[in-house]
Amino acid sequence: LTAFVVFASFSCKNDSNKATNEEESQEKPNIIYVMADDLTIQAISAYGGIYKDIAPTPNIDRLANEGMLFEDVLCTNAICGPSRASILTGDYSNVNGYYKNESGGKFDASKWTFPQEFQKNGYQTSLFGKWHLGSEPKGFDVFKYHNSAGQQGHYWDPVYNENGKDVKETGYSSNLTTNFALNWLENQRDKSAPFLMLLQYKAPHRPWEPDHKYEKLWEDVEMPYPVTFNDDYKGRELTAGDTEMTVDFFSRRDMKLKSPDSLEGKERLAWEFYGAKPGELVQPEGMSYQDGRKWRYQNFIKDYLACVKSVDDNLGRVLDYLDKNGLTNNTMIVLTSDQGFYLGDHGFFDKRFIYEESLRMPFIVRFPKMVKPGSVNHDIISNIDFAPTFMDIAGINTDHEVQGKSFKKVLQGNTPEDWQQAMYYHYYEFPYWHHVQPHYGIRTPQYTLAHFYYNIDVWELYDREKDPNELHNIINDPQYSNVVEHLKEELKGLMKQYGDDESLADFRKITDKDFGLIVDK
Ligand code: SGN
Ligand code: CA
Repeated sequence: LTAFVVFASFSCKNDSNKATNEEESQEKPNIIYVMADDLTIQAISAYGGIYKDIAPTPNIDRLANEGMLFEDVLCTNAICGPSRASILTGDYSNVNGYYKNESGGKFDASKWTFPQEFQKNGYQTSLFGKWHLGSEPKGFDVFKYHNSAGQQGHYWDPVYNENGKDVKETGYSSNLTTNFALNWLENQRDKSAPFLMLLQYKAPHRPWEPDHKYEKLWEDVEMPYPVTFNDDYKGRELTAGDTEMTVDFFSRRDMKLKSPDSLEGKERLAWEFYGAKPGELVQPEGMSYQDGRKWRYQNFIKDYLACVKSVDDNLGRVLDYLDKNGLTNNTMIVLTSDQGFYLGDHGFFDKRFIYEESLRMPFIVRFPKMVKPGSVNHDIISNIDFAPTFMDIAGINTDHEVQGKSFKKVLQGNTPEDWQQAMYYHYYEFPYWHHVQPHYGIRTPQYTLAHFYYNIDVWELYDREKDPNELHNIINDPQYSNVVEHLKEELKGLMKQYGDDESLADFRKITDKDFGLIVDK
């Protein structure tokens, strides 16, 4: 009963008071949350960019045309598990406790998460695809998540954990995950109740294995190179300049080289995974270093974009299903990623940095009842704001407080005057994978200020109005001394606000575990 009372206070103006409880409950909005893994803005044609005409994403673009595209949705800790934990809890890593992927342990399943709240409030709830939080999902009537390779999942013939039991499926993961989701929508849920569905693709995460039909899609095309492909990391030698995520670190597996039959087990894995170390570049014999860089990038970007194409196709299947079943109007559908990704930008792949390409998350919302078609938003929003927003949209009240804020008003095209003008960032995982120095910082509409710590002590400042590609670290430019002072003050304030301070130093410690490579067969 509570759910109906709560609903009444959030109902739209044309809802009739005379409606029966059943009708009212049917009008509670459905939510489909689609999150692809490592999908980035540069790969989505609705956002523009260099691949727009060669590798368009028509279904994602359709969502943008019919909904709102967000330019400044930012990730508070740009890596998979931690971002997912922040999305589910509405809290920063230092509060929800899940701050690193590999060695941060499991997500504490006793924490509050928004799906549990939806389930308690009369929603049918489900999860399909990538979970990657170690502990068993809570708050879902039905779940089926990737449960191989340390929950990263496999592209082909993946093992899923279906409601507590492992099942090996046959086929391509993006298609399979969508099949399960559509089957639940059509055959398994109680259609008289509203639903919340989390549809979380493994693609386009490493090792970027396309569906066979897309393997040779761009064989004869030379993909364009991002403008920062040849970044020389001047003024950023110890940070951006000291990683293991440049295109020189692509492995033999990334380049789809077949291992010799004579190699087995660990030896074979080592050959495939760790082929690329400095001085051990994976490239055809006799090729120059510069041509080798391009060759590696071409192989990677084609596979990556082909994986995105399957995500886009499958999103199209979901949109079709909604259309055919009269669910389009009353369903809020969100398309996002767990963070951004470098597609050769700054010479990188992977994510982790506070720099724009990994910090910004693609985020598009279609909800015809509330959101103006074809609108674009530039407000600063972060992944801790998702949970309170979904709760707000569904009209669910709770006593539990989260750090994020609902941006329902933003969706309505009516951003509050006191909306946040800065976001706080903190990345912890080091040195594996990819050797990105731990750092925290602040990101405003104009500036990015970051402090890289642990075994270095480096500050960086970027004026993104003048330097949108963040190539010039101006931390020591006297013209900016006031800006630095002001931003440092603001940063301090945000750390205090979010409870992230020196008392958590232990939490930020790098332990022996962080130096071990974890390979799951
Ligand atoms: C794996 C990848 C890394 C990637 C992490 C985290 N290596 O370890 O390249 O950064 O996942 O990704 S792989 O050789 O096993 O593919 S995340 O999306 O889960 O955060
Ligand atoms: Ca990810």
